Amino acid sequence: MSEPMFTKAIVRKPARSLVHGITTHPEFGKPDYELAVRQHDAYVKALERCGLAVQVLPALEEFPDSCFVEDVAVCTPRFALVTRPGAESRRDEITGIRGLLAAHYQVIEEIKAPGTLEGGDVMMVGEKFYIGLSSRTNAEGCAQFIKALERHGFTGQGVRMPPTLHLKTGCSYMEENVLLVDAAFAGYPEFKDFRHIAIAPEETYTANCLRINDYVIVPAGYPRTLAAIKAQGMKTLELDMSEYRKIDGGLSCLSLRF
Ligand code: CIR
Repeated sequence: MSEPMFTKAIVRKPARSLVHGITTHPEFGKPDYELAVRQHDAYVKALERCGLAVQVLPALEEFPDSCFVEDVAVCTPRFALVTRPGAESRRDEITGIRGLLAAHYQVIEEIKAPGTLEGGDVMMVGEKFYIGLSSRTNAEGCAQFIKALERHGFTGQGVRMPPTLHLKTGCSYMEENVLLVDAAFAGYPEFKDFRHIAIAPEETYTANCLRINDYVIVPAGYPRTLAAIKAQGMKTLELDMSEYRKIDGGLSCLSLRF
């Protein structure tokens, strides 16, 4: 890619309270904080390798899931949006986010009650945004976001959800019309015009990969997805995500990119 898609990222350091993060997989065990910190450091280095200037926010101990900064905002090329997380325990993570985004954006929109929306449910495909109607993002939040998108010349479309946490837990856009798709999204008519990379059932965690400029970042330890992405001629970087996976966190969740 000649023009970079993204030049900046915002991340938040994991808190020690991360061990109490929300999870649908208690059988994976609790995250190891020290290892999570090392994995986070490697994540920041990978973003820098992709060409991004990374702003690292301090940990917020009172919010176990606050390192998943993707959920509190959406950064589009023309405006930023402060979300209203659907998870009650995460709602106040947005404190201070508007001020933070104001350093980068002139226009900042927001989701208002009773709307809820989490950034993990938002998938940007050029000028079109797909929005997962998940347990975290309700119809009202989706409608408010679509109105904001339309005010700025974009379009948006709600997507009904399987019992998956966020839209991007189950599918991720890799640019070049390539979509990673978990089996749960395979037959979706709204995605029929993409070239699909079908995620193998034993590698469902890799439906969340991250395309940044010339690279695709892939969770380490999943050879089938890695090979399928390489077969597209895309350059890859691998990162160990073991501690974040334990609390349902993927690669995209750990940053805002713009
Ligand atoms: C949560 O349940 O909110 C966190 N444990 C995981 C958030 C993952 N975020 C994302 O997919 N964007």
